[in-house]
Amino acid sequence: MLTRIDHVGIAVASLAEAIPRYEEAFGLKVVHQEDNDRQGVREAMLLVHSGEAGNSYVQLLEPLREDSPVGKFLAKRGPGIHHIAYGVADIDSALAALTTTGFDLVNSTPVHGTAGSRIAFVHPKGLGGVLTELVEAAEGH
Ligand code: CMX
Ligand code: CO
Repeated sequence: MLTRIDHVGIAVASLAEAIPRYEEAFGLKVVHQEDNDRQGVREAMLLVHSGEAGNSYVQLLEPLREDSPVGKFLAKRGPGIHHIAYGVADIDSALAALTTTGFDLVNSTPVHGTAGSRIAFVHPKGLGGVLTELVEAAEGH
């Protein structure tokens, strides 16, 4: 079902501070930035690897609001790894399979993700405390 690690989502207080640190540490480059109002985040995607199965990124996430998932996470736990995201070829069938096997989905149908992708989150409680995102990339990404 999973085709790659699409990204690791990292909660930060300030993109302006975090981006240069990641660029400096690993020579990564920001290839995409956007605000996702529904998710309550301003995000920067830093490309780690391009492969046959698609791209892998570090996703730096700054909250747009205190009462958003990343805003609450930062207030409770401070900066750190917020979620892991796996690539899937067909997110609708991936979600159907997870529902059949009894996983608790945050999104039972896909919502809008980075760069026109379709995404859905699976609740951390069934996955060892790890918030997990599935990503079906848009054509050409
Ligand atoms: N990873 C692991 N556990 C997490 C978590 C995270 N990122 N965020 C919250 N939790 C845990 C909390 O520790 C808490 O556990 P306990 O009950 O054991 O204390 C529990 O979940 C509830 O925490 P909460 O602060 O009350 O959070 P909510 O229940 O309001 O929300 C969740 C939790 C997962 C449903 C919410 O964060 C969510 O909907 N996430 C999906 C959307 C998202 O994260 N968007 C931002 C990223 C966008 C992107 O990647 O594009
Ligand atoms: Co993400």
